[in-house]
Order: sequence, then structure tokens, then C-alpha cells
Amino acid sequence: MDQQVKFLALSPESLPARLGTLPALVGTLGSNPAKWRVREVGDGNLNLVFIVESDVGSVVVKQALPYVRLVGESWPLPLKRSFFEFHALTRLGASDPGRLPAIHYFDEAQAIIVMDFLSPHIILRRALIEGRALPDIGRVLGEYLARAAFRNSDLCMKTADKKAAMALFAGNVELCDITENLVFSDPYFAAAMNRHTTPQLDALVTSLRADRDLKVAAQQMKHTFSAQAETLCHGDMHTGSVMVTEVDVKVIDPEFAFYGPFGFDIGMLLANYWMNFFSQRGHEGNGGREALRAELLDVVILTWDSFSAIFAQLWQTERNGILYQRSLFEDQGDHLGSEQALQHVLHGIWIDMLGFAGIEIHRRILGLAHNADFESIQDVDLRAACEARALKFGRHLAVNRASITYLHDLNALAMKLDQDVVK
Ligand code: SR1
Ligand code: MG
Repeated sequence: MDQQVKFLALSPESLPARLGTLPALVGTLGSNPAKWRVREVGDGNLNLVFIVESDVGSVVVKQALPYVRLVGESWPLPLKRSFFEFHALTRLGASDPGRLPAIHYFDEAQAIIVMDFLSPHIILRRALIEGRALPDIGRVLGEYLARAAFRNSDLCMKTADKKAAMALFAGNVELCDITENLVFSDPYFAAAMNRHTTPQLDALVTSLRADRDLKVAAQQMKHTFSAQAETLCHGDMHTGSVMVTEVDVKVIDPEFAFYGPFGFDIGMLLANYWMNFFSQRGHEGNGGREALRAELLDVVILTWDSFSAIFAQLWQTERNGILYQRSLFEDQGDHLGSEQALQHVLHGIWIDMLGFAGIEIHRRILGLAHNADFESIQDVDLRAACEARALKFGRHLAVNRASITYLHDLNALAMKLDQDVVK
């Protein structure tokens, strides 16, 4: 007899009956599920997300669907992404305690994760679009990204543990496949699911698809993504995967987790800051956004500075893995050699980070999955102008990444493009 439990999608109506006796939920919400209040709030591309509240507590219940929610049942997607999200939440959370929501319960067969309801947090992307003052995101996320990158890599882990971790996440094939296609390839040809602001961007899109240097750069980044298994990446580290209050920052949604390059997550995040920067002209309304624009560019610099500072600190204190062993450097009194090796590793991360950032900017404007920063600009001509500036900036990042030295120079270019009249 088939022992497999049939997958059933939750609904606000069925959730209390289905989960109402689980000790993990009862402990937080109380033992009378009839009094639980359930709302489905998922607005992402893939999953169901419920907020469950009672008079005594609250949780979030996230359930994967067997297809891509954004597209529908015509695009099946395995439920096992929930398994990878569970393990990524656990491992990334252990790398920087408190930075990811705590897990209350996991049901692999039903692809359900129950976790902390983050309140009064809001999605960082929304905060940026609304022009809210930013919490300490540059420092906090830069430090988080460094801890996660370093502590899940061969710089720190026992080699057997790192190889086992790579094997575990190697199964997240379908989610990597989404990134491999949607991020690195589809934007550069007439892929079926692409869309862009038309007709305003048509000429620019045509020129980007014919841009040999850009296409080679995109494929170099795809090569790095698929072949450089350096650390556990979140895999979808955009501003929609961060929740904030004025005093707290949380990272959510690591279902795209995989073993990949050190520079991937930080590159995706910087891309999303820069995209928000370029979108701000479309959100000014009655008030100017000069201060926020300047703050966003500062956040870019702070993110990298914090990342490299913590990475350097961990290099001194937690470098216990198989790479750049102390026996070759510090133990021989060769501190300069250790420093040279560190700078070499950071330089590689820097170049990859810029390349990934450029490609991420392109795919959010040319591919299937756009972002609200641009999409919510009602004036289509204005939106296209913002997008065009970002596309030009993204090309520069991707193609010239190896010869860029300073974020200040990039920020100056972003400001210049932002002030240009788009032809
Ligand atoms: C089909 S999924 C499209 C996008 O949504 C996710 O958030 C990832 O960014 C993915 O590329
Ligand atoms: Mg997500």
C-alpha cells in the first residue's frame, strides 16, 4: 500500500483543523484553534503564506505549492524546496544568531514551515519604496552576509561537514534552474516569459541582446554561479527577502539556497539597493527623495565595508578549514602572507559581487520576475526612464567588473545617470 501522505494545500478555513493539535502551534497560539484568526498574505512568486493569530500569540505558516504561483500549474515546481528552506533557515540562522526567524515546526511531506511572525516588521523593499528612514541595514546585512559566507565555507568548516552540506543542497536543482535561466540567460534573448516596458525600452533591449561583451559577461557569471561552490548562499537575497523595523533587520525566505560563490548574495542585495535608487524619481510624489537617494548609496558602501571588515575578522579568528591554513602563514610568523591571501579572496568576492549585481539589475527589468520598485511607478514613460538608467548601470557593472576599484566611483556614475535626460 502506498504509505505516502497526499499533499494538500492549506487554506485559511482548513488550517486550524489541520494544524490545531500540533504542540508547537498550541504552545504559541493556545489550544482552541476555533479562536485562531488566519489570513493568507503571500504576495511572492512561489508559495502560500499565512499569518495565524490568537489572543495569546502568533506565527507564520509557509507552505510550498507544487507549482510556481506566479505562473500557475503549467510550471510545476517540487515541494522539496521547503526542505531546503528549512535547512537553510537553520544553518544561516546559526551563522548569525537571531538574524533569521526561528522555526517552530516543519512538515516535509506537506512542505509546511511554521516560524516566528515578525511584527511590526515590514518588507524592506516596501520601506524603501515608501521612502522611509532606513534602520541600520548596511551594517547589519553586511555583517550577516560575511558571517554566513565565511562560516559555511571551506575557510571555516571541517571538510567532511562542508562536503556533506554541499551534497545536501545539491538537490535544490529546480530552484537553481530558475536562477540559471531567468537571471543569467533569458534577459539576453527573446525568451517566452520575458517582458519589458514597451515600446519605450524596445531599442535598448535590442541593443543589449546584441551586446557581445554583455552576453559573455552574463555567461561568465552563470559559470561562476554553477561551478564555484564556495559557501551556502541564501540564493534570492533581494530586498523582498529582508524584513525591517526601525530597530531590527531579519532575513527571510532562503528557499533558493545552494552552494555557490561568496559574492552571489551580496551582489544581489547591492543590485536591489541600486535599483531602488534608480526607481526613486518615480516615487517622489510631492516630496523630493534626495536624502533617501544619498542614504541608499551610503548603504551600498556600508554593506561592503561591513562585509569585508567581518570577513577579515573571521579570517583571523575562525579560519579553521582546509583553505589558507595557518600552518602556511601565521604559524610561520608570515602575517603578511595571510593578509595577502585575505586580500586576494576579498578581491575575488568584489569582482563577482559587481558582476552578479549587474546581471540581477537586468533580469528584474527584462525577464519574467520584475520588482515593485519599478513596477509600481504608474507613469510608464517615467518608469521606462528609470529602468533605462538602471540597465545602463547594470551593463557597466557586469562588463567592467574586473576594472572597477571603488564603490564611490560607481555611486558617482549612478548619480550621473540618474540626472541624465534619457534619450
Ligand atoms: C519563477 S520564480 C521568479 C523569481 O521569484 C523568486 O523570488 C526568485 O527571485 C525568482 O527568480
Ligand atoms: Mg522569496
